[in-house]
Amino acid sequence: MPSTRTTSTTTTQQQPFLRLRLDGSDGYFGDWQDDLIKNGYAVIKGAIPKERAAKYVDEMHEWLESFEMGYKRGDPSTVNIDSMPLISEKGMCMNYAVPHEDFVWQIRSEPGVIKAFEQVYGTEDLLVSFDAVNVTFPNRTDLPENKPWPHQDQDPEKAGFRVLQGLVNLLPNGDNDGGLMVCKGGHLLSEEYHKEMKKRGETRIPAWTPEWYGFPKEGLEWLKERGCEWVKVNANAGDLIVWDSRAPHYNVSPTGDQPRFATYTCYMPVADATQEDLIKKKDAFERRVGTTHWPNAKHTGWNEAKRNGEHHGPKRDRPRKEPVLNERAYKLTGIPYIQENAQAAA
Ligand SMILES: O=C(O)CCC(=O)C(=O)O
Ligand SMILES: [Fe+2]
Repeated sequence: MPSTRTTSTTTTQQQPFLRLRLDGSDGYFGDWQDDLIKNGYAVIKGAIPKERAAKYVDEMHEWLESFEMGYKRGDPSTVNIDSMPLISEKGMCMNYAVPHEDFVWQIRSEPGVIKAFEQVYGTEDLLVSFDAVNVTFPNRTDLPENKPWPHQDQDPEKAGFRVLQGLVNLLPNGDNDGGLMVCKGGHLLSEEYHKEMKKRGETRIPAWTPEWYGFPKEGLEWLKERGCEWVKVNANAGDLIVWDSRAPHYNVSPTGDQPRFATYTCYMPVADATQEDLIKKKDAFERRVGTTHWPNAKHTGWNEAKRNGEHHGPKRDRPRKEPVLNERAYKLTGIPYIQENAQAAA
């Protein structure tokens, strides 16, 4: 259980700044927010100190080793599917209660990370996603190829800026080290794009949730014709990368000699979630399951990691190290914002 609790109820704090609209009308800030406004993504340099990024890298290795399946840091012969917990070819792992490992909670509690989202949303009353970690080793031949999967993590029927996604980059990440690919400026064309594709009667790529849309070839061509280019976002250890959920994006795997380690950290205003969402989120917290990128817990995950119908590796439905949350982090679970009557009715 978290070490600190707070009993306060929702109070929307008066902030000297407003929520960004990300529609081209936000004005000028003189910092990374200008990049976000214009390009749909931004890098916040040094959001966490380098030493702490290095500590989290250590903890990621420790976590991988803790399954005792064979993985040993620094030994490439142990980088294979049988020696590690189940991690997709895209580098993602959301099972084994990893979204609630103490080090993962520490990353999402980093003041420099939270601050960026407070600036964008203009409020301190935020929820954080119980999100996946990314562990991608270079040149894996034991996994399917990580083919481009351009998508947006937002329902195309719901226009406008809704959620800012984020990832904390833990290892230096250059051109050959894998990472996030974003279609620059695509967020500003989102509404027009979806109207046009609907008009054309597009065939939708199957999605497991309405809050996901895969860009078909025709759509990618449409974006290209409008001058949108795809860029690989490079970052240093400790940098935070943020992007508008409407921005077309995917990730690529490393082809150099070092892995990609990152954790996904998405935040949204408490005011955008219902009491029902918060109750669902509390349940996800208590069961130590993930929520995907959406901090309002629209979808919750599971801790079983199935490979060919069988559980892969030791079962874990609690984190190896239970999270110890400070007061700020505990608020980000949304639990203190649950009103008594809503809890009683649930
Ligand atoms: O791994 C990445 O850089 C992006 C993955 C992704 O699509 C996401 O987090 O929404
Ligand atoms: Fe995504």
